[in-house]
Amino acid sequence: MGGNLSNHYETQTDATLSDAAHILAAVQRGGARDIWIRLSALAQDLGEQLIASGASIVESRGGHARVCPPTSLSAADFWSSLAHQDAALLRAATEGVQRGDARFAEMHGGSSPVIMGILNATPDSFSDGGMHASATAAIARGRTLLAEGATWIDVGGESTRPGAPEVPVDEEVARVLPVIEALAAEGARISIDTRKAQVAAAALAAGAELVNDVSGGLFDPAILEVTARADAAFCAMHMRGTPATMQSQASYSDAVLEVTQALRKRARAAIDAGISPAKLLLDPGVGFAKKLEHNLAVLRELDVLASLGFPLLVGLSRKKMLEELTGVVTPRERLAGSLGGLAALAAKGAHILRVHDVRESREALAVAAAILGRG
Ligand code: HH2
Repeated sequence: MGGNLSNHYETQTDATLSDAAHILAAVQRGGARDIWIRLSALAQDLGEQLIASGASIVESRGGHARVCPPTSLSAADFWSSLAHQDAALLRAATEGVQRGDARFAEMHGGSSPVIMGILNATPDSFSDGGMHASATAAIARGRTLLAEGATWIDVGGESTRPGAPEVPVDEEVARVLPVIEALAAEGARISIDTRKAQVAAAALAAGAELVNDVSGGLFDPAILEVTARADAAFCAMHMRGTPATMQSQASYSDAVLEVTQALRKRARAAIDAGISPAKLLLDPGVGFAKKLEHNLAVLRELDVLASLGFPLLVGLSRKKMLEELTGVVTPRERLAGSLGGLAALAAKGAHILRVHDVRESREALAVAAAILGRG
């Protein structure tokens, strides 16, 4: 493992423990010694074996759940060989973060974080279900979000709240299409929030520019080709299972590494399907197959995800996590918590903030970004 990790992501097809994301995360957290300790623990979990060899850091091999101390180096040489690589790895991680920043700036014509306004054309979304269920109401809401300063409007026709039922394609298309047609015709940048290739195709034909898939292309893999064919942008969010099953899968030995690793694979799949790396966004998926501790871990260490080299979209607005932190039970009353989270996310390097309350979020972000010197 050398210093040129910037190419590592692009070329590696297989996920192994010697993967950049794991090692970068370990370096960012604690340096050389931490690499060995963390990878050893991960290897044991996966029933793998770690081997330290020569100048390379570690390799994983399938097989026994046995951790080998390095045999070819003295302990002192081993630690110093790891320490030497810290600088190169940290440089590579920084380069990854910078690459994500540059891709965001290219896509958005500037470096300031931007707002994505949520437009749920659904009867049952967790905080605003039924409020914009008719096309007329949804279009009017979209115009308000634009006037309040949203850069993107994320139109959704299927709730993905925990336990939500699946909506048939025809129904979902009927909900979103008139809204997208009307708002795109007025010059809005539209994102379609869907897991389904057919819905994405209809939305892209109607003027959407970004496909926001909470399953990251796992639910209906054809969505990746549909997006690629339209040369549209794609946001791969992390989740496990489906909205109906995800909360039973909220178990991680290391949420940061596992989410990063899973999204690295989704990014690889998207690029392999023909989606331009310049048009790819990643999202850690707050509340999707995650408990509070997992949400906090991935947001606290957002730079680990950022080191993969893609801009980050994050949706925290009004979510259950805020109730757990503040005690506010009613989703629509979670504005203060949402804004606190927004400012922290701006500080953590998030690029696109997906929110319900656009005007308040834009104001909070303007202040946070000015203090942080972001744009
Ligand atoms: N969260 C929701 C839906 N889509 N997309 C991305 N990229 N990131 C998110 O965090 C995200 C998302 C859930 O929020 P909401 O749309 O308000 O509710 P519902 O799914 O009930 O419609």
